[in-house]
Amino acid sequence: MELQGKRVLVVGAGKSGVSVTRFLLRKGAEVTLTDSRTRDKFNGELDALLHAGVRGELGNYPEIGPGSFDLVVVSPGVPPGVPPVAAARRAGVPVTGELELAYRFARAPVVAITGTNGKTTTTALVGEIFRAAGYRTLVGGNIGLPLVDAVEEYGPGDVIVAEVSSFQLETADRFRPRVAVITNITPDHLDRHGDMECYTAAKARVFARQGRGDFTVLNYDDPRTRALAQTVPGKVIFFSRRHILKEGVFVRDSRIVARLDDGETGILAAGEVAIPGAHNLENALAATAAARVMGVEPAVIARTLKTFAGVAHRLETVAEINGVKYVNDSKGTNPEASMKALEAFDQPIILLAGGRNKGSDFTEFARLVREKVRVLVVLGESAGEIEQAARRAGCTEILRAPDFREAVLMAHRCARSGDVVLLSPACASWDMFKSYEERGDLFREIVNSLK
Ligand code: UMA
Repeated sequence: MELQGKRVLVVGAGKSGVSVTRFLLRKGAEVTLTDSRTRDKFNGELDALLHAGVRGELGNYPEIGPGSFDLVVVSPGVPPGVPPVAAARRAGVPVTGELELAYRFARAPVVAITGTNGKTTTTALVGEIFRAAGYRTLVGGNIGLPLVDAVEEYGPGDVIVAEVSSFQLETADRFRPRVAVITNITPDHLDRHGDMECYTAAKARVFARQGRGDFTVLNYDDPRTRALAQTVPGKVIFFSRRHILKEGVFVRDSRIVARLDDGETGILAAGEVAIPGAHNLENALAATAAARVMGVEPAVIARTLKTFAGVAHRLETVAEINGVKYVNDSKGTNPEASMKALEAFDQPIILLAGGRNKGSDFTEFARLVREKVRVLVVLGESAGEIEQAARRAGCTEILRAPDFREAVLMAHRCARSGDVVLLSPACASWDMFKSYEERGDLFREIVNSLK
């Protein structure tokens, strides 16, 4: 892809857009950066780029007609219908995203991990396995580090482990990972994708360009993911927590087993996997499959699974105060993710839930809340909706918090020794925060101030 002298419009000046802009500058492109936010909302964050010759169109999008730009790079969080993107498509200007752009410059094989839940943990875990196996490994993508920042520093003997979101995959075109992993597909981001079919189709783009020599790792236990096997052009490797497979990675007699082309190998006892819960066992199986097909030794995989402690904001124990455990699961941004968090505990739970609903239904979630939660503290835009669902399910102990800090303090006041105070909102953070990280960081800070 030749970018020297090309006129490129970058839409969205968040993490992804800023990294793309820097990358394009390094490549000698003429960059215009546009965002619906006005310049004063960036607190000077864009000043260096604007001084380096980037044209800013902040607070209003530029007009786009035929010939006005050679390329448009759209940020993942920007919906495809926004005026500059829709106009570019009408005018025949190519539209791409950061993932595709990075891929065009990648020389290392890519292991791409997507799925509704578990993709961040699986990405971090796969990254650790490759590092332990001695590979120079780039871990990036939706997990936080835009791939364009570092993609060119990795060569054919290295590995790129990328978490990819449905948003990023929407603009993927030639993206062809050596290994594609789909952890599971359940309703999420329906406000953006419209329905499950479109959401699933976006996820399926992770393997659409694969061919001979490539692998697609799919969750056999999840019907929507399993059904995708019929459309996979590469080789399907299933993983399963519940079934013994003819070929794939599965659990037999409580041990993780990989049965692949080169025969059967025992990896380790399922109980030795350090990250807790049934969902994490699935992540471990997916990671094992991805690493095995790339030739990583079973002993290296086993060693990493025994020590990998998980990622921040995902069932992260923040503190124990007077016998109460405080757990940050800010990454629980949809009902399924938060249900997995609830299932991970046997103790009574004080749950903090609510934020921006991304088109989810809370009925199932509310049933589990009724079963596992002693006090529910609701907050944010979806507080009313979650409260209603919980009342319909038969919950009575529900408190409504005026803001995030007060929500944590309310939970703290209700908690008794032996309880777990769990932040797992089942919603995005975007009504109150920039990101789930910011939400989890504030939770940690407030909890630590209670010690
Ligand atoms: N904006 C517009 N017009 C719009 C919408 C947004 O101009 O119509 C602007 C906003 O004002 C803001 C910028 O776009 O300045 C934000 O862009 P973005 O939403 O794409 O966010 P980034 O900061 O660039 O972060 C993105 C990913 N965010 C999303 O996909 C929403 C990050 O994933 C990712 O870590 C980062 O790129 C680096 O690759 C976060 C996420 O929530 C973790 N992902 C979703 C998920 O995991 O479920 C998909």
